[in-house]
Amino acid sequence: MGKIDLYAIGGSAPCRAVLLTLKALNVPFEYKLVNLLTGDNRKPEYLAINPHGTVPTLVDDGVMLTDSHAIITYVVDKYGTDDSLYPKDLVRRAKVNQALFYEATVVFDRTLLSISKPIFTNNTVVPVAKIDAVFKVYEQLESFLQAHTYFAGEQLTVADFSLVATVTTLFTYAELDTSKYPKIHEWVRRLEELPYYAEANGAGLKQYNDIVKAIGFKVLR
Ligand SMILES: N[C@@H](CCC(=O)N[C@@H](CS)C(=O)NCC(=O)O)C(=O)O
Repeated sequence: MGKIDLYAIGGSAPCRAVLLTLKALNVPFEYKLVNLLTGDNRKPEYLAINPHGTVPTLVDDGVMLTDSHAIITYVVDKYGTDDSLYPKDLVRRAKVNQALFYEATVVFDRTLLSISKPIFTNNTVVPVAKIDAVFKVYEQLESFLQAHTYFAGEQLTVADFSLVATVTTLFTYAELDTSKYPKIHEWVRRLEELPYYAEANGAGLKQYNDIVKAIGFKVLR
């Protein structure tokens, strides 16, 4: 196994998806903190590694990858002792990809980022429509979980890591009513039972919540 460097910060949901995957696979790596709050990601030395200036970035023996979805699928393919987290079977893999693209385009980009980016640039008033969009996502997730234990079927996959990191971050802005969304609640509980969950998602999520609490935000109705 070559040397793996992960450039990340705990508050970032995509970084936590990568942490969950690396911990699940028990792959050793060096954690390199990129503090977005102090602009580490805009420094020339970081832009030389990842010109997008985003986290996470994974460097595996000279191979540089940005985007959590590309990273988590790559590390399972390369380092997994089996393919359970990212099945090789065509249909099962397509179901994982379906959930990953949904996370990337709808859950992360259209909801979490659209709320959090302004807050982190001191525009702390959140239009209620953005919170309503989160509840729409909860409806979709709840409906999917009526028929499935995990987001690609009956088996835990990287799609669950990607989604749990983002969905638990959305709870910061739109509290999950567990009586209305019992399946989401059960699924999060199931993920929380994983021995590496607290370290890989819980710790960074707490950091994120503490920062948002310190900044503060107000929903405009
Ligand atoms: N689709 C990317 C999203 C990466 C991303 O937007 N990361 C944020 C932190 S959560 C970031 O680096 N923001 C800093 C910036 O855009 O300048 C992924 O899944 O990795």
